[in-house]
Amino acid sequence: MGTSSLYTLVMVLQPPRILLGMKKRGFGAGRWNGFGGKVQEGETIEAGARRELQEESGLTVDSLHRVGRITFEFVAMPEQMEVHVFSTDSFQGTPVETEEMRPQWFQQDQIPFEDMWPDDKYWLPLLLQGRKFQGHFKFQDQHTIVEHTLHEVDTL
Ligand code: 6U4
Repeated sequence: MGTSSLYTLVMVLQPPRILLGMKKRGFGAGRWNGFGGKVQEGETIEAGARRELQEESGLTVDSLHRVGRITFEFVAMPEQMEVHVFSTDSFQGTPVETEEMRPQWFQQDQIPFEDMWPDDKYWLPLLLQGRKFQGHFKFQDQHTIVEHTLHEVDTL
């Protein structure tokens, strides 16, 4: 077993829309993504989620719901990413473009899956249906999933 690092990913919903951010730099650049990043030492996972959402979109949230936990592995790398996925529909502010992200609202039936991480098409529909899930995705490279598991859970 390798080590894993903790990350957050927040999906902002305002039915029938979802807010995605075009990642402008770093890991996943060029793709539409939720908002999030690495959990820092000394902060809880939820605090990390709030901080990254604020830093990357300018939004502050009242309540975040824990909806998923996904581990990502790249065949050539020893370290896994353990991503804690949250959703929220109670936020304050207007999304602003930041150095890292360009936010844009999408209709939930017009999500640009072809310009997102390839795993998103598996789990994002579950999230939009209000389901909770756990999964694991093994990538060959940033475009290719070689193995995955995904199941709904009652509690995370
Ligand atoms: P810096 O640049 O140091 O602020 P850091 O805080 O390390 O960045 P970042 O933005 O690189 O974090 O974090 C990666 C983000 O991408 C997290 O929100 C998790 C998300 N993510 C990683 N793999 C993903 C995948 N396969 N599918 C997905 N989101 C993924 O939808």
